[in-house]
Amino acid sequence: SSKSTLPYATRAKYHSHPVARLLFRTAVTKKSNLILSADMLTTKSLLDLADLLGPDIAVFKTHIDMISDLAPSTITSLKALATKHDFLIFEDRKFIDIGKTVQHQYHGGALHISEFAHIVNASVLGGEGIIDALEQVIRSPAFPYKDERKYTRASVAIARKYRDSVIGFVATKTLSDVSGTRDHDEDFVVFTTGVNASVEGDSLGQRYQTPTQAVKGGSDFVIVGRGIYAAEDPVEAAKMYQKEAWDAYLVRTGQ
Ligand code: 6AU
Repeated sequence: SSKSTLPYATRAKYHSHPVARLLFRTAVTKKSNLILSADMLTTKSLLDLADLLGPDIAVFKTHIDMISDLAPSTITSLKALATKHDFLIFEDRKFIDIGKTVQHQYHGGALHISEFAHIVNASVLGGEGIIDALEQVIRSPAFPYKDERKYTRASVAIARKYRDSVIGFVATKTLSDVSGTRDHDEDFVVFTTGVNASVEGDSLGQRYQTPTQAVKGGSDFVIVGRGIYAAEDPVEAAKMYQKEAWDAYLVRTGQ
């Protein structure tokens, strides 16, 4: 069994990772397990969206390399908005290269990801060297997966080995129950993309489920992009997603 039936306050108290503790505390304070996927293309639209919807979200997810006029001030301003509205920043970079390359893409480089992102994600197709390399950066101020289940199992095994840096998975359900020895106290956070209240997918392969379905199925934080920023009234949409996801969390944890 996972920790999915425990209140976030309890998970904040017992989690071994400081970012996971901050994440759960933020969710409790703001009564929000909503992550906005801010797939914006300019600095102005990114910052406007962060300021507009900041009050309703726990996390602001970026694809910072999509910003055509990215400048140091983009990052400075985004960080200021994160402080103003009390949200975390998740850079959806999906690191995938060898450890050495990933280190430089994460720390320094053109994007300065380590300076603004509380959370990043990585794909372990290239092996655990990616996580080892990222963990090394944090510590200092070949996996031929042929099928999805093997890849998922390997991802969980790597996460278990690197618990000082890995807080969870982008997944549609809890992964702790996949085979392998599960530590009694492990509590990986489940971040779920492909959440939209009204459509089933897009023309490029995206598949959707509703916030209620996602949280019921084990999602701790729902990640919503177009469902919010492409809505006629994004503020109203953000509040609707926030409420639906939070209510589903309350039901799941029996509160
Ligand atoms: O709600 P949408 O469809 O507008 O946006 C979904 C967001 C996009 C994707 O790059 C991302 O979620 N995403 C991810 C992530 C976060 O890793 C994984 C995945 O399997 N599907 C997916 O859509 O920013």
